[in-house]
Amino acid sequence: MSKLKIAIQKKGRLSDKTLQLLRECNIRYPNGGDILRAESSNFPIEIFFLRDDDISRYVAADIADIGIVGENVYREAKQEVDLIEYLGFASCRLSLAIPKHYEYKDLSFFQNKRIATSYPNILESFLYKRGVTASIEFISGSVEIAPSIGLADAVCDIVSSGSTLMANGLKEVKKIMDSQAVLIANSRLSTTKKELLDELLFRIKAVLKAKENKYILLNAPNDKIENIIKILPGIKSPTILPLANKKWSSLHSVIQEDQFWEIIDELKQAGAEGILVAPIEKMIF
Ligand code: PRT
Ligand code: ZN
Repeated sequence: MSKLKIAIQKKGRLSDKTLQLLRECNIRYPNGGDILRAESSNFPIEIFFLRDDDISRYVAADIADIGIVGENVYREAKQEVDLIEYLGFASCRLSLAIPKHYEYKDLSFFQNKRIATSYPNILESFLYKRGVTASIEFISGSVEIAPSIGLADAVCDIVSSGSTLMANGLKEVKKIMDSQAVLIANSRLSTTKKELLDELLFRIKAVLKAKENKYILLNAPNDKIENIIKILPGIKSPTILPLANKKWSSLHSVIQEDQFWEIIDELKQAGAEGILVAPIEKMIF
């Protein structure tokens, strides 16, 4: 039987969350320390564990059918592969940064400057579109050190909390792109492989949707229920169940995680009591 081959990062910032996502999709695989290849026991999928820099190329070259990488690495690789889904983890941004004592007004700062980066393709096209000519110095790691050792005037690197830049006496001056983990696929998949990808994608979407939402339960006097329903943005309409005390009901609904705190206050003011909020494992529509 045909198997879908997925390339994922062996070890690094993407690997734990990627494996967690596969587990949440109920894909079981043998987890031994140093394996480079594994077959799932309950889904027709084979997992390759690779360096993230190689994943796009392997997917483009038909060695793997699909892969999970940071969008930054996918864009930099410039391979002909399709971006299928944003996965919501490993969020970061690619930014330009300069020594903190320099004054910065706009991108003309970078004209004829030397910029150290591991993302020469993204940087080159960003600067070209904005009419800036700079010398791009490729470095594969520890980019932030480049200005202090005289290798470059500025850097273009991944930023998350910003503390690495700060520790190296740099300040972020311009964001080039936001990034997060993405699912990519070979653009010439066979019908069978496409069907397998669709099944996997269906599960991934159910897991992602569930993460965005919370299940909420609350009790309220019957005469307040109508008002409370107006506050709750439920999937269709909330479920209302009678309680032992005939004047009270229990109301169940789903709310988005980011609406949660705003709504909680409103709900309490509207007469809701015993509010419980629980995580949802999967959401299917
Ligand atoms: O060995 P392999 O080649 O597979 O891994 P890698 O070392 O190239 O990549 P890895 O594991 O470090 O990162 C994988 C992906 O995670 C990246 O391509 C990004 O998409 C994403 N990601 C998310 C990050 C960060 N956050 C991040 N903070 N990648 C790198 N960093 C580094 C950054 O380069 C800088 O040195 O962390 C530092 C900045 O962090 P802050 O928090 O100090 O700003
Ligand atoms: Zn890498």
